[in-house]
Amino acid sequence: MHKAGFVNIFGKPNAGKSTLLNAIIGEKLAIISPKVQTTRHRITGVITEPGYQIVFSDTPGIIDPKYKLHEKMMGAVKSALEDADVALLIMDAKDSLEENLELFDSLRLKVPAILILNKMDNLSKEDMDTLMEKAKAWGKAKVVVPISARQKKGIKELMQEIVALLPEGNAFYPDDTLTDKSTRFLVAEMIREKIFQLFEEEIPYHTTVIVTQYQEKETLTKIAAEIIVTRETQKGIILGEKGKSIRELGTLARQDIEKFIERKVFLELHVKVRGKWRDNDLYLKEYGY
Ligand code: GDP
Ligand code: K
Ligand code: MG
Repeated sequence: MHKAGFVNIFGKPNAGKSTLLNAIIGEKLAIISPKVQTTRHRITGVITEPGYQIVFSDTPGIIDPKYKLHEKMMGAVKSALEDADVALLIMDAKDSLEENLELFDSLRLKVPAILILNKMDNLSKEDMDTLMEKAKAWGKAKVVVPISARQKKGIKELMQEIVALLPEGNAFYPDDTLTDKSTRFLVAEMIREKIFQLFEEEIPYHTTVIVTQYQEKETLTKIAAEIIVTRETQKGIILGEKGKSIRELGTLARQDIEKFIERKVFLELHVKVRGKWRDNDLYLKEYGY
């Protein structure tokens, strides 16, 4: 019997959704940062094994929309809810169990769910046991699984539980598929991740990145990308004194991209000001939201 299905990951910002997706897929698909709302799109990762295929989706954290970009992000959460075969409800084990269960209740899930207690590396065994017991008492998940996505602990056990809940069916994608996202998109995301790493406060939230050129040359891949911000002052900060900051950004991003595509990369970055792009439907469409 062959099994196949869509498995979607839900949870509050910073629960570890993107880290879990990467731990499962084993590639750096979804960008990770300690800041909330790093993930803006649904990111799909595909796993194919003899006997089953699973299409995983990472989603932006569940939030109340404050601007149009947020509305698009919550649209991604809703659409993920509607086409899941199995839902992974993930929470930070240090976060309030009551609050998280309330949130998961509000999703009104109609599909089988697995409750995942992540970051168990932060808890003593005793505290973890107590939490497990309380979590099991919720009763709405088929099973509760403790993991550490960062240390890749409990992933095997989690996979077994997922496969057990997967419906029968044929594979959706060819068996060498890793993701539905283009390399161009993933490259833009890697640059965006570095912006989250290097710049403080509101800068990352006012920024998006698009790859404008992607050319495979003989000895290297030439990539040009635009960093879009909403104000001139932000452009100045990203450039830095005599271009110091953008050079640092470029170096960090290039190293990640080279690791991912396994080729030498020449990366060219430009900064553009597009006032209110986050509230402009045309820009949002152009930037892939
Ligand atoms: P998301 O917003 O739910 O996608 O969360 P991320 O995957 O971006 O992770 C948020 C933060 O939690 C990052 O700093 C991660 O490194 C950290 N994190 C994720 N999983 C674990 C874990 O198992 N243990 C610990 N200690 N930290 C984790
Ligand atoms: K995050
Ligand atoms: Mg994320």
